[in-house]
Amino acid sequence: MTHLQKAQTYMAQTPGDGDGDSDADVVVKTRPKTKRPPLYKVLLLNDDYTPMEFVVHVLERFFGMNHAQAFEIMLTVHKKGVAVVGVFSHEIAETKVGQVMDFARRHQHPLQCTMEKE
Ligand code: TYC
Repeated sequence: MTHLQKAQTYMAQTPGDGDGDSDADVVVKTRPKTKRPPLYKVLLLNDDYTPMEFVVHVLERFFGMNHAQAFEIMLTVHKKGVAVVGVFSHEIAETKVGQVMDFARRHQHPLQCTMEKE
């Protein structure tokens, strides 16, 4: 008997899935791992100099709030020192922060806006 014939005889007589190893009938379920991208809170900080109307305008202009919502959030920042004004993807949050900081600087107000991972 040749080596090939011996191997074929062995495979035919050996239980299992036919490839000679011990993984017969082992099924491993995989779940598609689609991790959602992290979200970032955009925060507005209080200061003593930026006019209230300017902050209200910022919230209307860059965060799509109506006047009542904007006034309410502005007052929260004024009283508590900070408030979350929106939650976004990293790229959108970065854009919002940049827009607010730019707008404040152009109007010579010290208003600060930052982002942090949720
Ligand atoms: N504290 C400011 C004032 O009294 C108003 C203000 C509110 C400033 C919110 C910044 O993010 C801010 N004029």
